[in-house]
Parts: sequence; structure tokens; C-alpha cells
Amino acid sequence: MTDKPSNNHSKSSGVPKLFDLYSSDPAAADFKIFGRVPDQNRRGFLKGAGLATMGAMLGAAIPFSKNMPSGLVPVALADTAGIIEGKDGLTILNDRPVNAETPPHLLDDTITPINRHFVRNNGVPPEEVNVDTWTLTIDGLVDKPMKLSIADLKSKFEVVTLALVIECGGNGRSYFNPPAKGNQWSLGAVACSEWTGVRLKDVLEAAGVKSNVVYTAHEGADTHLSGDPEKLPISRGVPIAKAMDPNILIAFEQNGEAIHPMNGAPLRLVVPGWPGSCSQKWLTRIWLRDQIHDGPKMTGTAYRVPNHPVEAGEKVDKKDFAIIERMPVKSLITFPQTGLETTDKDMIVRGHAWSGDRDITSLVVSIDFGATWQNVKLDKAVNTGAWQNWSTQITFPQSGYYEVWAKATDSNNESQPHAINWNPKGYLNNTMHRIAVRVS
Ligand SMILES: Nc1nc2c(c(=O)[nH]1)N[C@H]1C(S)=C(S)[C@@H](COP(=O)(O)O)O[C@H]1N2
Ligand SMILES: [Mo]
Repeated sequence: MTDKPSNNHSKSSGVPKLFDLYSSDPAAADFKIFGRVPDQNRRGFLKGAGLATMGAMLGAAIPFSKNMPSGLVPVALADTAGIIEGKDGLTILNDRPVNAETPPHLLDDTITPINRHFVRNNGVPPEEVNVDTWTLTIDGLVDKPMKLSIADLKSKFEVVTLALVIECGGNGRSYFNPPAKGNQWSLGAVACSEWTGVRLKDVLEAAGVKSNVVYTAHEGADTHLSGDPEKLPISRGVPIAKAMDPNILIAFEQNGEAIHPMNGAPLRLVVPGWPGSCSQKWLTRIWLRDQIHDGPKMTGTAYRVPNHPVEAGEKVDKKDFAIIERMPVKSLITFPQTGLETTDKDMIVRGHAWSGDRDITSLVVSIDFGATWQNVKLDKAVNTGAWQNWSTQITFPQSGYYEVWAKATDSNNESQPHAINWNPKGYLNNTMHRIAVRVS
């Protein structure tokens, strides 16, 4: 590789050659990552695929193949296939509700492009949204309940633009053992787009927060999978002190454009550094309450972890769960892509690091399975709430198989663990990211 270190994480030149991490048979490898769709054109491809190809992808012959209607896509392959308009390169985990993550090498940019921002839906997004008639209600324990249009938000409050990290609380769940139920995110339920909007704090202050307010409650216009109009798919909130964080936005633009429909157009909350579920999409209401909000996905074990250390697989009493607040220290290697095959012993490695609402103070990488570490160049965040870029040059001593590991430390001196901190629902996995490189 001859790539120069780049602070702005500009697109890398040339297409890296990837070795197959799983087997020498590409179709079989595709099956090994069953439930992940490396290629968005797969549905189309499958429609035209012959039996031998489908058999290879399924990892087995199809005994009753003579009964299969022509053009039938085996459900084992079709369930995860699909295309989300305006997104590309994402791995689709589910299509009802839609959930899609971004492979780490497609998160190389400092500001995540709209087409690369992951999608996490709990219900069905609103079909049609009208920017001109959309309203946001602020009510509950406020002096002046308000109903604001997007034009009102823009004219009555200061408009700010911030790069902000949104990470799903369940990012990394697929690595839990014993496994945890839920979307099997690997590493890519995280993004840092630039959001333009008004500060939640300014809007709440204009409404007048009563002294007995404890928590916010957020509501959106998406509908429950059951179709029941009375039920919200998700409604979470944050403690009122957190709601006053000046980096929390009520956003109407993503990267200077209209928000992508799957990312909450035309209006959403962005609560950087806290579980993505706090960042209500298709935002219609913020209700101030005198108790911890108890909306859907606020109670039970949703977005909660045991309040004491537990063994992997241990049964935990429901009363011992605490609401997740900040997301932990974490980093990604976004260049090169795992599986890189190279003849060059010198290589640039780079990525991002973030830690809830704290700064990253150092990042180290290892090419010898953690025996030795080297410090890397770490940039400041473009603003509070954004991730930080890091990059370094590494030199492999000889040809062979290597893993590059990255480990970040934050301003509270917390580092990423080597092994998973297991919890029953598979939240907060911040183990080090490892990539494979073969030098020949
Ligand atoms: N209205 C609404 N808001 C929502 C959700 C949802 O299903 N409905 N999902 C939440 C979750 S769990 C996450 S991780 C983030 C994901 O934001 P994104 O889809 O824009 O990446 O949105 C949050 N806001
Ligand atoms: Mo999430």
C-alpha cells in the first residue's frame, strides 16, 4: 500500500485485494456470514441464479428442487436481502423492521455520508412526511406548552450544525456468547453525520421547565409492527439534566441535506454519546415528566444492563437492571478493510474513536496479538459529540498472517476491554476491533 496518512479520511485510492477469511470458496464464505448481505444486488442476482449457485449459497443441495417455482428465492437467502433507497454498501439484518449496518471500511470518512449511516427501526416509518405541516409538541410539566413547525424552530431558535455520533446500544451484540437475542449487529451500528438543527435545551427553556421535571419522554410518527395505532414502537427519554446538554439537537438536516427517510426525516433528536435509542426519529412530541419515563423500550430489560458484574450466561433478576446512560469508550479501524492482502510491509492504518460524552486521550495499536503496542496520532474531535480520527503507519517484520488491534482510552482513563463484558441483552460491547492482514 502506498496510501499516505490522511487526516480527513479521504477516500483511499485503489481497491485492496481481500483474502477470504472463512474459506477458499466465495459462495460458501457468503453462507458463513449468513444473515449478512454483502451485496445489495443479491435479490436480483438470486432471481437469476441457477440451482447450483443457490445450493452453494445455502451450503446444501436442495432435495426438492424440482418443485421450486422458477425465480423463487429461497427464504433463507431472501429474508435478509433487499435494497434501502439512498443507502448503499450496508448490510441488511432485517427488513421488518428495517435494520442495516455499515461495514467498518465504509465508515472511513470523518463525516459519515448519508448513504452510509446505519438504520435501526423498531417499527414502521411514516410513509409520507410533509416538512411544511410537520409539528413538534412540547408539553407536560412546562409553563407554556408549544406546538412548533419546522419553520418556527428555524426562526425562533439559533440554528447550529454539529458532527454527532449515534451508536446503537446493541452494537456488537453478535459477538456475545452465550448469544443475546436482538439484532445481530457486528460493528457498524454507529455513525457520525453532521446534523443541523436547534438545541433541545433552547426549546425546553423557551417552554419553561417546571422544577419537578425528572425526565423527558420522546415520541415519533412511526407505527408499531402490530399495526395497532395506539401503540408506539419506541418512546424513550433522558434525565432532565442530560436534556440540558447543549450538544443535543432537534435536527432537520443531515450533512446539509434533508434527513434520509430512514434516519428520521423531517425531524429527529440527536443525543450524542448516549444509546441511539434516545435519539427519537420522526420526532413529534417531547413530554416532560415528574418520573423516569416508562414508555415502550424504557422498562424491563430494554436498553438496561445489570447494575453489578455478571458471569457470561448468568440469570439476572429483573430488578437488578439499570438504564444505560453513556456509551462506553470504543474505536474502529476503518482502513484498511479486514482481509487485506498486500505485498507491502509498510501500511497505513486509521479509524475513529469515541467515548460517550468524554474525550479520547490515547489510542494504541498492536500487530502481535497485544504483546506490544504503539501509540498513534490522534486528532481532536471537530466538536464535542463527534468521534476523533486516528492514524498511524505500521511495519510488518515479515510476510504472514497478522491481526491489527486498536484500543482507545478516554479522559476517565477507561480503555476498551480485550474480552466482552457479557450482559443478558447484549448491550455495550466495546471490545477492541481486530482486522486481519496477510502480507505476502
Ligand atoms: N421513532 C423512532 N426513533 C428511533 C428508533 C425507532 O425505531 N423509532 N430507533 C432508535 C434506535 S434503537 C437507534 S439506535 C437510533 C438509530 O438511528 P438511525 O436509524 O438514524 O441510525 O434511532 C432511534 N430512534
Ligand atoms: Mo438502538
